[in-house]
Amino acid sequence: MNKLFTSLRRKILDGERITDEEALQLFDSRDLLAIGELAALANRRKNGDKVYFNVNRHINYSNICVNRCTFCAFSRGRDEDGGYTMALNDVLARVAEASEAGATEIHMVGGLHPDLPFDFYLEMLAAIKADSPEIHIKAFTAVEIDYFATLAGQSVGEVIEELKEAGLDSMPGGGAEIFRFEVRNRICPEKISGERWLEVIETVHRAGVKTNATMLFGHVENAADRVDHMSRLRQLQDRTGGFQAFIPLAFQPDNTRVPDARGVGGVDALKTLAISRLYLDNFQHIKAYWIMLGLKVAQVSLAFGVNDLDGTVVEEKIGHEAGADSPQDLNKAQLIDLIRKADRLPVERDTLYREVRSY
Ligand code: V47
Ligand code: SF4
Repeated sequence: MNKLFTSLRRKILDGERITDEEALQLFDSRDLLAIGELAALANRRKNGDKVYFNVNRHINYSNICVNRCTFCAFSRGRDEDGGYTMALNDVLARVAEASEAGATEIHMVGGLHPDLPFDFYLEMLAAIKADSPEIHIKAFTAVEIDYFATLAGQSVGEVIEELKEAGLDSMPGGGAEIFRFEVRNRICPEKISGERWLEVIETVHRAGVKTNATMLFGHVENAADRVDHMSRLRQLQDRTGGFQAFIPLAFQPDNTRVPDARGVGGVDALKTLAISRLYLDNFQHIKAYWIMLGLKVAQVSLAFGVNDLDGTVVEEKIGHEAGADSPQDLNKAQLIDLIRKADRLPVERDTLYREVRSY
C-alpha cells in the first residue's frame, strides 16, 4: 500500500490522472488518514485554504411523482396522503423571504408531476425572475428535463432554450444516483437510465448551462460501481467542462424500501469524498452536503479534500423525510464558524463561484 500512496503523491504533484484501478485500491485500503492527506494535498493545490459556501434556499415545489425510486422517502403518488404541490404564490413568498435574507440562489427541484403541463414550469421561472430578478435560479435535474421534453413533445435542446428564456440560470446535480444498470435497476427502475442522464447533461452543457453532478452512495452499490460512476462523469467533464461541483450524497435509510442497504458510516463518507477529490481531477469543487453527512462529518471532510459546503438551505425535505438528523438550516454565521473552526478560510460565493465576500 505504501507504494500506492508514494506513486499517487507523485501523480498529484505532476498533475497526472489516477486510474480506475488505483481508485479501487484506495476504496480497498484501510488507511483513511493517508487517503485524506493525499486528497487534502490535491485540494490545496487547486483551492488553497478557501472553503466556499453560499446563502441559498431549497424549494421543493411538489413531492408528487410518477416514479417510485426505492430510496426516495420524499415522493408521493398523486392521490396519496402527504402529497403536495405549492401554489405559485407560496413559491414566490419563499423566494422573496430568501432574497430578503440575503440569498443569492434558489435551488428548486420536485417530483415528476403527472398532471402539470410544461408551461407551469416556464411560468414559475418567469414569475420568480419578475419578482426577484437578482436571484440565481438553479433548478430541475436531468430527470425533470427529460420528463419536460416528453411533456412538451420537444427535444431536450429545445426545452432547455425555453427554460433559459424563462429564467433558468443553472442546474443542480440530482438524479444521477449510480449510473450502472445493475444497481440502477434495483434502486430506481423507472428513472431514466444512466446513459440518458449523461446525454441530457451533455446537451445542457452544450447550451451553456452549468450543472453539478451527484452520486448516491451507501445503498447496494459496491466500490466498482462508484468508480464506474465517477469515470463516466470524468469523461463527460473532459468533453464539456460544464460541471461545477461533485456532491456525493450519503444514503439516508428511514422510510425507504432498499433491502440490504449498507448505510453510510463516517469512515466511508470521508473516504468517498476524499477519493472523489483524487479521482475527479477535472472537477474544481467537491461539495459536502451537510444535510446528508451531518455537520461534524461535513466539517471534518474539509481536511479530506472538500472545499465547498452547501449552503444555508433553510427548508429540506428529501433527506429529512428519510431520517437525516441534521438541522434543516444553518445561518451564515454558523457556516462561517464551522469553517473557521476547521482552520480554513470561509468565502461566500454565488452559484457560479464568483466570490461575494471573505471572512
Ligand atoms: O437525486 C433521494 C437524493 C437527490 C435520498 O447540485 C437521497 O447543488 C440520500 O441532488 N438519502 C436530490 N439522498 C438532492 C440533490 C442535491 C442536493 C444538494 C445540492 C445539490 C446540488 C443537489 O437526493 C436525489 C437523490 O440522489 N436522495 N433520497 C435518501 N433517502
Ligand atoms: Fe421521484 Fe425523484 Fe423521488 Fe425518484 S427520487 S421517486 S424521480 S422525486
